[in-house]
Amino acid sequence: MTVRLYHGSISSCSQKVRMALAEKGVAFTGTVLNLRAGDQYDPEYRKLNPGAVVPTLVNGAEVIIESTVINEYIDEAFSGPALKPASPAERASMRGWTKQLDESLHGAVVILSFCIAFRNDFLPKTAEDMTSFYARMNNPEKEKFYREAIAMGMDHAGFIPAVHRYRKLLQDMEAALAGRDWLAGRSFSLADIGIAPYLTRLEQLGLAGMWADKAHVAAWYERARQRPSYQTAVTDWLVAPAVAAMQEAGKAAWPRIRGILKS
Ligand SMILES: N[C@@H](CCC(=O)N[C@@H](CS)C(=O)NCC(=O)O)C(=O)O
Repeated sequence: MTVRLYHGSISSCSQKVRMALAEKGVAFTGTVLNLRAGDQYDPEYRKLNPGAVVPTLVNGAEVIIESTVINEYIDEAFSGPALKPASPAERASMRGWTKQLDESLHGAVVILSFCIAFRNDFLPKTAEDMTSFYARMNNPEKEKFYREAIAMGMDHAGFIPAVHRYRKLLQDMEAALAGRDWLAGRSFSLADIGIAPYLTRLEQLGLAGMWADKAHVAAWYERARQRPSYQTAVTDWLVAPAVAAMQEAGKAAWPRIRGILKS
């Protein structure tokens, strides 16, 4: 049966799913969507993923969306090492981390990435280009966010709360990782796979200083990065100019973020 993944090269949710596939040793055929060009708004793609986002996993006749759900599916549908801890308590802990991603961390990373860096890709576009982009997007709430983030950058109302959300995550991680190697307990799990790409994005934005005083987080991130699946799923897909643009934009953001962290 062919496994097909619709994904984005540097998208955090795609990195997360590619990492789960790599850990399980599942080969897949990929369709890479150019998110900045709006490939995700294609009506044919929306039939698979009505929210017009990546990733989407298609396994034979089964279409699975939502990266957290996809990763649980991957763990259950394919053989290979278990990515969910064996004990109910550790499994609950794992879901505590992945739930946070869906409820608030993903939103926070979108705000930080967009307000610091991604808006720069849209600033040179003409009003006509943006009108046709928003027409294809066909999502008033998302359009409002794009308009505000492009216009306001780091002055966007959601920026400071997004930094505070990450500060809380890093504090929680530091506490959880004191005395254990992985977020949900003794074994590497979907919690680590889920969170690692979200630190990668901060790093790409030049914000690794956010965990400079957190030795357990730093050691955990290094352990996660050393896994062959991180190389296959994250490093091998990096697009050098996009990362360079994030790093350049992040230089201006770091002093501001450092100030917010102290507030
Ligand atoms: N909750 C969804 C979020 C998916 C999502 O927002 N994906 C981003 C990339 S990480 C995307 O497709 N962005 C393009 C857009 O919003 O237009 C999931 O976990 O799969």
